[in-house]
Amino acid sequence: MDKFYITTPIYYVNDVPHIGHAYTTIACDVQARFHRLLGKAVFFLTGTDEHGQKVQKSALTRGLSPKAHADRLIENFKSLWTALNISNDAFIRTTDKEHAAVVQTMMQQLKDSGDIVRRQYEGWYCTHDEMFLAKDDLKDNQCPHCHRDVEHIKEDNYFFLMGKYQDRLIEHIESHPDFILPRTRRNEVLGFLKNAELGDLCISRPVQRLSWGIPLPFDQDYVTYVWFDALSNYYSATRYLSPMRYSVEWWPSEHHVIGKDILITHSIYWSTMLFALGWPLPHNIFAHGWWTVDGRKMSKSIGNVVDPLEMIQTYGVDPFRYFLLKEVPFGLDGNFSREALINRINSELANDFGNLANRVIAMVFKYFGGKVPEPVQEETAMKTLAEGILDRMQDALKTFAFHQALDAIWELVSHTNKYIDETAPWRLAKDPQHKERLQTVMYSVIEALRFLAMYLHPFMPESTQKLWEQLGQQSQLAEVNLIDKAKWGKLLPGTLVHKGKPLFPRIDK
Ligand code: ME8
Ligand code: MG
Repeated sequence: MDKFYITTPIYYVNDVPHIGHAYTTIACDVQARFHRLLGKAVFFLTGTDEHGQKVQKSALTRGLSPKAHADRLIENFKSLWTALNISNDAFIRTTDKEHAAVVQTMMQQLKDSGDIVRRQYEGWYCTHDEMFLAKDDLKDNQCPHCHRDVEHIKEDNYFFLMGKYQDRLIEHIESHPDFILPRTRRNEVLGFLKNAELGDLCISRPVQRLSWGIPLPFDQDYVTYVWFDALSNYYSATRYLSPMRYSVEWWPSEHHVIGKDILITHSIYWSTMLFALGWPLPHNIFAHGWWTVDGRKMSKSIGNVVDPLEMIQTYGVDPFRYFLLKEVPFGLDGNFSREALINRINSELANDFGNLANRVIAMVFKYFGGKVPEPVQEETAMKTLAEGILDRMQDALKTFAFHQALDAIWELVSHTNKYIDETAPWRLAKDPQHKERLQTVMYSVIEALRFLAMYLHPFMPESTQKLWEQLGQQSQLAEVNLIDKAKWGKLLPGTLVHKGKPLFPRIDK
């Protein structure tokens, strides 16, 4: 069976979800929904990263166990995904006992093969970032990331010898041009790998310093947490959370979608771990760009963190989804502003698309009593455009070019608007001689709306389902097969259409 496995990062459970998290998750959702419409078996995974010092600390200050604390926090993510209409098939938590068991098996295998070794570490450590730092990393004797004081420590730890796989990774990236996308990010990783020697990766913490992690199977005095634990989720989920797991081998994934902030961990740590385990690498890691807000970095102290729930309440879930994927080519950095959002809602959604739907349905009532008329001719230009968009969407989405997919779909929106202006159904309706022409014109524009509902469904699941029902379709749009249904003429004459509320109300500035 043709399968499609796509993942988001697992977000730190103590983060308050904002548009950055929403962005990655919506992008994966569009891909998952699109591939379901293509008839593929889809596994769309998201979840939370729950171990580590920060969670342990903030649980302690609340008088809770870390697990109880995390149990509360995951609701922030789960409820946001529901509000955003995210169609994930599973939600993984690194505190799931099944996940821990898989991680332990992986670690034992790497210990047995000599890829994990114990040795003494002496150097600096930043408690806030939970990171070991070399002398050269320090800035004014402080952590270069958070600018806090660092501790000097000397302790035994377990290390993953990832340096062994450096050459093999370079070769893999060079022979698989789509492994890391966009191209600029691929070149960055290659540059990094060719210019620096990969060190060994410390994967453990002594229990007395950090207990909130997964115990090492070969040494009870240590736990592993964060990267080794977190990256493994992409594999462990296929062992206990995936749909049809007894008949489909989901690993390796088609796409790991991440922000550019965590590209090194994904492309280097995870790939070398997989080499050492002897398992296949994911087909693609896509690192998208960074959102700023009104030109500034999002931060709690500036107070400009955009709350996706507020966006949904104010502007609607579909306009927000649409905006994030239309505004910036996926891969590049973007800037969020309410003004840009409102402009797109008013001009593209309310005016171009929403009005089109309203106008067409109103005319079907006016001229044909709400019944889809029988066409007399086939409008070949419109048919060719409408059917051809499916291939164009597939091509665009292969490289996550959501804006290009939307541009292709918008050609049909514009074409149909122009067609209505040129054929002027209101004039045809005045003359009984033009009755047949009017039937063809009206059939064609309703049929075009049917294509638009299908193509836009992955981007705007809720509004397109409404439109689908207005077009007299009884099925769930999410269950439609595009390969069958994106054929001109599938709309049955005689179908009763329904009037509804405007799909995208205009927003007053
Ligand atoms: O890094 N713009 O989790 P995290 C765009 N737990 N995307 C953004 C963003 C922004 N301003 N801010 C956040 C972690 N993101 C680890 C991951 S995976 C095995 C472990 C998104 O909660 C983007 O996808 O810090 C980024 O990679 C992710 O949130 C980081 O989430
Ligand atoms: Mg982060």
